[in-house]
Amino acid sequence: MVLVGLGSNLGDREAQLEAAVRLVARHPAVRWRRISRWRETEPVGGPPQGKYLNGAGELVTTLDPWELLAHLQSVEEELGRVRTIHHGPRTIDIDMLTYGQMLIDDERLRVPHPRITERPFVLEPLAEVAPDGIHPATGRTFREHWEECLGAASRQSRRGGLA
Ligand code: PH2
Ligand code: MG
Ligand code: MG
Repeated sequence: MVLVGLGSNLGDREAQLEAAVRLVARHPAVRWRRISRWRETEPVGGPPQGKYLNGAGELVTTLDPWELLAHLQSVEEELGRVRTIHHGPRTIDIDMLTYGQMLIDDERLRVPHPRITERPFVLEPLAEVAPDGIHPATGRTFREHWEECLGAASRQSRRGGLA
């Protein structure tokens, strides 16, 4: 089981997310099992930019992680992704979040994605598609991580936010 994060904040965001889902599944060795709903989220990091539409999905594949990465990147390219500013606006972003329980850290690929547990825009849809899925590095479920993230956010707002 592979978990994938999807995001877009340029152009027709929903159409691009839907196109990404369709193009990812065009590969004969890839099949979606679940797709979350799309949620509008505030941009995190990078330059000032528009709001994102984010979601996540669970897929099954016989591709190895590097073959799957190449396929996801080819879909990003087909949808007009141009890599310019780090964490900047993008028509489509397709991130491999986990690949089974594998831990990979090489020059091309890091799974689990290193920032899953800090990012509400990743954890909320993950908790929707795979609440009982186990984070391969922490051993905890995505539901637990999402609840912890919500708790941290509400403690922060009771203290009057970040400022
Ligand atoms: N992706 C980023 C940086 N910031 N913020 C939101 N809300 N959603 C994203 O998908 C996102 C982001 C880099 O991949
Ligand atoms: Mg990303
Ligand atoms: Mg990416």
